[in-house]
Amino acid sequence: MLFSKSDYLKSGKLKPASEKDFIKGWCNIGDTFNVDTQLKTRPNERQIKFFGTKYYSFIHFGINTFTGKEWGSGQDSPSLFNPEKLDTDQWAKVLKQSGSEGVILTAKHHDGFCLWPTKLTDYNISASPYKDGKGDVVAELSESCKKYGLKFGIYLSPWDRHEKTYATDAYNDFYAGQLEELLTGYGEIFMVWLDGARDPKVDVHGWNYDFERYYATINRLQPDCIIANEGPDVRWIGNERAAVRKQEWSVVPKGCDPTLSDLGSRKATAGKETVFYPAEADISIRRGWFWHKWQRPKSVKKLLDVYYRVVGGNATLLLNVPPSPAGLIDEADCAVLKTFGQTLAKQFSHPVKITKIAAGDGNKTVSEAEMFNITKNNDTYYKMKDGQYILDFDFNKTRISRIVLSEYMQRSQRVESYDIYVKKDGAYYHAASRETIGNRAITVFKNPPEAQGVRIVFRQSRNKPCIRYAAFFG
Ligand code: FUL
Repeated sequence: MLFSKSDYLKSGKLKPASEKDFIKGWCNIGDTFNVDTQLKTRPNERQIKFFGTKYYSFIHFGINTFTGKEWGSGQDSPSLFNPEKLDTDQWAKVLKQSGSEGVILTAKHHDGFCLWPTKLTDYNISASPYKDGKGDVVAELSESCKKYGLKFGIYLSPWDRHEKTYATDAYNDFYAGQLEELLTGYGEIFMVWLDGARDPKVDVHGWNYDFERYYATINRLQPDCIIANEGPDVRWIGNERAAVRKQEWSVVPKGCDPTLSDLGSRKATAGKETVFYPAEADISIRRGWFWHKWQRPKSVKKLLDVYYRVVGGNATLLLNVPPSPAGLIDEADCAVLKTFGQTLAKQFSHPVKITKIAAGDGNKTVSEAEMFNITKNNDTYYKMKDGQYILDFDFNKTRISRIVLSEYMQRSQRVESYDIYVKKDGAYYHAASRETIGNRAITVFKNPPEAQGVRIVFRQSRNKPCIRYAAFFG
């Protein structure tokens, strides 16, 4: 999250905080029943394993790459699919350089054309001129991912505009069969991305996708695989612009509309059954999801802004990079992605050494050795004790440009608002006010001055904050 109030302390105009700024800490404002219910809503094993993931890539590639469409009709001839220079190693290499941790391929988009030689329909890559019908892009990309140390995932559109059985019970057999092929033939799949876009036929004729069966198939074949978007493990953030909410909650009402502006506040969840359902933001490096000649990639500056908003705002980032009809990622996109990756690596290359950590209230803070665990990014955490709402971090005088905080989500998501103060020559100066933390909150300051410490004041929380990790970068 990039803060405009970044030049804090600029020209010494800000007044130091006074004692009264530290009198009030978090409280439960009376509705403990609601708070207790929410705190019982906790992540499943798959979600816990996924907490370490920040940013991964989408590849939209298929028949649309050759027709210039975003949504194919399902009638385009397989003979159009002929990427003459296709090189999945080139994709994997540049995505890895950008800092990406995994790749999700559109094995089948809404047009129904399959990028692997499925036995369940002829509308697939075997009917194309690519490698004389012997190609398999799913296999090629999964191999390249292994080679470059990336996780591999699948997008398999439930909406299928080609398949004749669509919108009948036979289609559910067909779709589950396709999942079975993909989840048994291509090694480990870290994510299946179920797109919510659907045909008007669904619901109107009383027919629907048998999602429960799809989930069961995935869970049975690959128990660690995350089922995203129209699945139960990761929710769509609600837009394709990486617009993250100020409060991004991983605990939300069951069956909620993901596009609502308030999903998880006390008001939004009061009296409702809640589920643990963390957010993912999908956005394309270009305007479209598929490649179009006239479109250009976003700038490095824009991508960094997206990264900090999303990854620093309790969500994961799914960045789409569409290869061209040649079967390569455009040079222009490669250049942006490389610089983006290098810049990010540099921005986290100067961790600040903490000399003292203390927790307390405005009058008294105590240092406890166990608190140092929260600088280690592991599976321990510090639970604030009765009356504690302040965390103080001291270090030798240095510039702080990034603060990373993480809650221990196995105890659910708690913090609702907090202030960040910066310590300079013994006094504290207010630097930022933020709302949720969740799995990861990153606060970025431009042109920071030198400081000797940071004070976090938890103003509102659903019971005692449980802080897993805190880190500061110069
Ligand atoms: C949407 C689809 O309709 C788009 O074509 C694209 O695949 C995007 C990621 O999801 O729902």
